Amino acid sequence: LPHRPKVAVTRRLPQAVETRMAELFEVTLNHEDIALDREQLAALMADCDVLVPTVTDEIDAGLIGGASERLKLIANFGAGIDHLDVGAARARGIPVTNTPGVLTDDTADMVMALILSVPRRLAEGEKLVRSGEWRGWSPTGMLGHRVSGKRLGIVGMGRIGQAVAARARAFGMAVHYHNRRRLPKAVEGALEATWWPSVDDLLARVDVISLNCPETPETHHLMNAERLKRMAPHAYLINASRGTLVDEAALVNALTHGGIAGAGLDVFEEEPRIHPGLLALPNVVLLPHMGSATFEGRQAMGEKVIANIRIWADGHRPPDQVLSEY
Ligand code: 8YV
Repeated sequence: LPHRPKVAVTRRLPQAVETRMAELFEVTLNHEDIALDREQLAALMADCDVLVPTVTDEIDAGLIGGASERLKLIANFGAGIDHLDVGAARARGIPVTNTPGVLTDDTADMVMALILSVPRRLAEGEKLVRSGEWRGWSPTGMLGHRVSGKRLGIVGMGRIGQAVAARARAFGMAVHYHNRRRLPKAVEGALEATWWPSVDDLLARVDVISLNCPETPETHHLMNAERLKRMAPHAYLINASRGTLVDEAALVNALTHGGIAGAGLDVFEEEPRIHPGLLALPNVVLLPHMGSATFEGRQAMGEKVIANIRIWADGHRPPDQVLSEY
């Protein structure tokens, strides 16, 4: 194993993280900080021991297969690994690590912010004030729906789902969830969460749905036209996980024709492209994939990447090695 591994980082990271990396490793940076194209990624992967990609890098089997013998570790800067072909990496004996845990609270905070923003019409109110057209308070002005006393349905009860559940309980919501595996009774009890055996069971019963599962072949377009139809017309959809979980064309259709009441989206099918239908709707809040975007979180993510590389370079199993493609 290299004493001072050559580490290729695909995007610019917080300054303190880059500085620490440069102390420990031989670092190659992408100074432009624009997402690299496939050719540029291939060139980078031809000449490094460790690749540090982010969510904007599609590292598929072709790229992994074509990487140099030198590439020995993929240390992802981020929790989600749907953009990496973990199976292809495993076939070549390349471990993949991610950064779980350090962005849980920030992402759950953003989900809660969306849960509050959409029914209470935060974006519309903000727009009204900035437009200069607000004529003052009125008993019937800017009415929205309360979230306390309502039912939240969480799809995917991992770290982030559970952190959302705790927040939602504090806001007086009843928590329902679907997860492939039911949580242990003690955890379920502490969260006061009710399990449903399928997404369909859950959808019909709740006022707000939050998607908190990873993107996998099973969850791709989880929210398709049929599932959206199972939601109540007064219900809201919140997504701060991966945009590909939602069939955006079907969502625009449901939002436009009263199928559901509104949506809060931090992620999109083809980022940074936003479906034009979404842009035209008043009942949606659209954010630029900023769920984990805090100074503290990005620093902690960088520290986790560094820890994984160091422990691997010392000949040990990196702590955040991803063991399967989910
Ligand atoms: C990051 C995320 O923005 O961790 C994830 O899965 O989506 C975000 O926290 C991104 O992953 C950075 O690569």
